[in-house]
Amino acid sequence: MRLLRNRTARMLAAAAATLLALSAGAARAHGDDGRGFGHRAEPSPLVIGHRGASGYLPEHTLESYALAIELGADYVEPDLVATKDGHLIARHEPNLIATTNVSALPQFAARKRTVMVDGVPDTGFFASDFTLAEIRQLRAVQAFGDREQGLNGQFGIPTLEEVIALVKRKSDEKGRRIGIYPETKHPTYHQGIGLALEDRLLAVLQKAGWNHRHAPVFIQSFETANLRYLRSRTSVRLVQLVDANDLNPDGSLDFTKPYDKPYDWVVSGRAGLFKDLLTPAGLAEVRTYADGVGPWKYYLIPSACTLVNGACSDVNGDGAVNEADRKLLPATDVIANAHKLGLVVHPYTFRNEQRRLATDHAGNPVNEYLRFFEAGVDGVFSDFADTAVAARVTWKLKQDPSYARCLVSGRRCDRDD
Ligand SMILES: [Ca+2]
Ligand SMILES: [Ca+2]
Repeated sequence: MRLLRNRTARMLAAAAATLLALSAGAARAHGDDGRGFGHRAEPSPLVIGHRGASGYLPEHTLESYALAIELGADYVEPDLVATKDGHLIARHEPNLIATTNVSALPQFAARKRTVMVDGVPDTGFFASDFTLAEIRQLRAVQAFGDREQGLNGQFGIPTLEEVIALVKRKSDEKGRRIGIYPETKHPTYHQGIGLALEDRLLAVLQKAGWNHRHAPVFIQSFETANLRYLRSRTSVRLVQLVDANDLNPDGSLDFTKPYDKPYDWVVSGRAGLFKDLLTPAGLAEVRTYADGVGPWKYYLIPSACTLVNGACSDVNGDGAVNEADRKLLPATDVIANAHKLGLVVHPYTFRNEQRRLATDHAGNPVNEYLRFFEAGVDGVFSDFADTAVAARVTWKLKQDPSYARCLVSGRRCDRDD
């Protein structure tokens, strides 16, 4: 009898396990993110609102993320730094001086100091010297001098939890899957000051129900060791960012420190440069811990200038020497090599301003997206999500003119549905 009971219990347990496995499998196959929006409904190429809609509003504010979503972004990108009391807030740097009004607030004047960040002295006001309650007193400012400054001082600094709450609410309002693409900023630095980002980030994702493979989340980092650590702790998709210092006149990349290599390589004594992550061997290594790469776009399609007396010349004669004087070179094989390994490729950063567009694009930022879509990228980090979305529409129509007819039908017309 006891044996029978045990056997029955085992059979029931086995049946329950099978059912669980089946439903989990069905959820995986459907790719549901737990909010009724299937994983496979994710558009392609993805439009990632870089720092929100930072082309229009002060970056990394709820207003900037909300605008990016309004303009059609599929994901919004909070860069993360830690406060003194261990909260994750959305800022591009630990130093708050360039993106907030902190230097104008007398109550914080004494906080100004010089800190070593990744081996480089940096002077200003550091998030880790402020509690979240103090961060609440700050207001965001536009970091780019050539962009609208009229909205400075109006918007607060959000926590990651607040960004997630906004994104979930917008996802419900819009009836589409919207995700977050958080970046761990200066992970080694944060570990060194006792405010490691990784477990804090996973705890917030866990609480949000987003610490799983099919969550609408990508985590990105310019360092490698913290991504490896994250891989051991989460199945959320991870993306290896790949930087460089500058673009040389001939279109090759410059690797002047500190933008020569991931900072964890400096600490561990590993030789090499960022570009080594994008060779076939480098990509194969990245594949062991990440799901994609986020390269500076010139790794994919470089541009070269015209040299006069050894310096880049003002080809268009507007009195300034910039990207608008450069011509594109052929696409590299990075995208193809990444795709062979199953890695997605999400380059940064796409911007509308004329002086940031190579001459090939004829002053129209849509042309730049189309060139990268043609080269095969899976997503783009854009400061102007509306332009990226417009470019994606143009791209889809080029690929499949029936897309326009589908729009009339009222069906979901994403090609990946
Ligand atoms: Ca970022
Ligand atoms: Ca020029």
